[in-house]
Order: sequence, then C-alpha cells, then structure tokens
Amino acid sequence: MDEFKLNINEGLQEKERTEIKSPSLYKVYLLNDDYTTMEFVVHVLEKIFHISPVKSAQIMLHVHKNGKGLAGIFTREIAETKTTTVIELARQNKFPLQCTMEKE
Ligand code: TYC
Repeated sequence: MDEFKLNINEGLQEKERTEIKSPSLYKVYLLNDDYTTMEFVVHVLEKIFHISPVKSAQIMLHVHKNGKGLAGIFTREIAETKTTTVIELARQNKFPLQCTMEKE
C-alpha cells in the first residue's frame, strides 16, 4: 500500500497529492454461551468464515474455554455482514450465539 501511495503521487506538488487511506479493519469475535451446540459453531466458522474443519474446531474450543474467540478480520462492511449473518443463522436455528465486531 505504501509503495502504491508513493507511485500515484510521484512528481506532484504537495497540494496536488491525493491522500490515500487504507480502510480500517474490524475484528469479528464469537462469544461463548451454554446452549449453542459445538457442532453449530463449527458449521458457522466453516460456512461463513471459510475456515477449515480442523481450525474451526480449534477456534470453537478456544471460545468454549475462554469465552471469546477471533473468527476473522475484515473491512467494516464485510465485518458487519458476517456479524449479521452469524446472528440471523443462529436465531433461525434457535441458538443464542452472539457475534461482535471491534475496530482494530
Ligand atoms: N459452550 C457451548 C457448549 O458447551 C459451545 C459453544 C462454543 C457455544 C462456542 C458458543 O461461541 C460458542 N455447547
């Protein structure tokens, strides 16, 4: 990104330079609860976050033991969509699973 910023402003006067900002990133977390099944959480990690079955099981167990775990890091709109999709899918399946996002 830094190299790109240098290139597009190459040869321009300070007042002519374009300000280029990298998008802010957001961490998406799954939270533990006593009712959502382990199988459903693994399914969510595989299908919504495109994480392998082995890694999904590891993340699910981390959340189960520690209360919270990172599912992924995304730009704002993608993080919002993933968070909403997790909660909708959980409610359709009558699970209280919670998903939150935090600015990095
Ligand atoms: N604690 C749940 C159980 O014992 C499993 C679980 C894991 C639930 C991770 C939510 O984000 C979660 N069935």
